[in-house]
Amino acid sequence: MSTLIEAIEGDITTQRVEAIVNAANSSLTGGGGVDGAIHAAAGPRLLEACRALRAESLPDGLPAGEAVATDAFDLPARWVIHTVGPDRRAGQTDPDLLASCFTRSLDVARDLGAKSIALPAVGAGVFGWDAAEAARLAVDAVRAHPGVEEGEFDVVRFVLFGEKTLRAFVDALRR
Ligand code: AR6
Repeated sequence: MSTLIEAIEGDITTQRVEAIVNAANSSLTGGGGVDGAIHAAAGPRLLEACRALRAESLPDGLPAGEAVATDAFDLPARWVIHTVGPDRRAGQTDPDLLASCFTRSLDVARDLGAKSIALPAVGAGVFGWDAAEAARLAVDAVRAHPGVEEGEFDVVRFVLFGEKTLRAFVDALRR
């Protein structure tokens, strides 16, 4: 079986998939945007789990381009995979770091055995990446992932806010 890669407009917190990806920051203690929405929908146990991860294994926070999983608590999903985009406002402009967010998130999903994964437009909000560039990097990284190439995932779904971002991902998928 091959992996379906698709893009839809919607709210990632309502997705009935096994894992959803969060566009977090390195503190893992929540924020605005999709991070705020995921924490609000998952309930306070998500913040507790993130704090525990920080204390146990990430004393300096999660670096940009990396990913780590927690339970998803009150969300329909089973797991939240937290990744941290490079912050263009802080001078982190390396596209490989943004691509790595998608690669490492799928690495974590594969390790968990998740077959269905929803991802937002990591980096394309507060962190300042152009939606079209973020979409190209995201789609290329997902297509090149071994779990996708080998058809280990059933579906990898980009869940986007707004017509412009949806269009950017649909265009990238058509290339
Ligand atoms: N479902 C899907 N997409 C969403 C949702 C949602 N519920 N809410 C927002 N988006 P951003 P970043 C879109 O800013 O650029 C946070 O404060 C949004 O419209 O959430 O990686 C973190 O704590 C945009 O297209 O993530 C960090 O400090 C995309 O998700 C910082 O923002 C990403 O926007 C991370 O910034």
